Amino acid sequence: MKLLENIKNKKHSIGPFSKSSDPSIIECIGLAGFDFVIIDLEHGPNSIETAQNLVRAALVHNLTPIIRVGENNESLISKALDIGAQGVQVPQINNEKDAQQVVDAAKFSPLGNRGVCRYVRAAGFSSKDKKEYFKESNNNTLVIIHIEGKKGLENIDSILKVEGIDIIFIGPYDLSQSMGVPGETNHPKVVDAMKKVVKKATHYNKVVGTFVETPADLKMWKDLAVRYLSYKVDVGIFYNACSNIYRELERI
Ligand code: 3PY
Ligand code: MG
Repeated sequence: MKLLENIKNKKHSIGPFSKSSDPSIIECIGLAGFDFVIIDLEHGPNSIETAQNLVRAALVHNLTPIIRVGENNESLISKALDIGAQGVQVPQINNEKDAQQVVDAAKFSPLGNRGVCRYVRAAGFSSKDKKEYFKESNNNTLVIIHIEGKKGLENIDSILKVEGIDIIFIGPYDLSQSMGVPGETNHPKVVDAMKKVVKKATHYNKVVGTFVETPADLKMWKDLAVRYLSYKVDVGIFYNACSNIYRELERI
């Protein structure tokens, strides 16, 4: 699992969000060399059934499939992991209780209280050894939480103390909205708040992630030791490619 290996080796990882419903797009992302893909079930049209095939497509090319669920909900988190996502990403975490709820839903006992079913893809539809499945799943499942609101910022210290969270993901868009400058992800007060989270999370030994849309921003956050770098969205990348090609062809 590429992302987990990189984290263990203190290396950064880069991957886009995906809102496409076609497994071929996920394969292209993997073939291009990205480390992970965030299959988005918060925004965009995809359902859990579609996501299962997108997860399969990612694994064909050693691309780590992460699922962003729609909300902090036990059933959504366990379904995402049951279909074989190697990590779950949960939006709008505002306090310690929210963060603990994510860990409880994502990890089996003794780390949490994830609902148990072996007849799912993650457990090889019951072909995996019972004990091994629980152990392997607890060791290898990445738990990623979004800090993307004023409340999350206020409670950052207690959130960071929750055990079992692997990555703190700062959502610049929702954060900009909650700070009164919607969409201005490069506004100094947003960037300042983000930098404070990076500093605190690094102090608590957590990996930090964020979403960027330009190589320059990726470099800025990478230089600040942000190691889970989510770069753009597949449909946006495709739109840019189409629009550049069309502009070039039109000039002929
Ligand atoms: C945000 O920016 O709010 C996200 O969730 C990721 O783009
Ligand atoms: Mg968000």
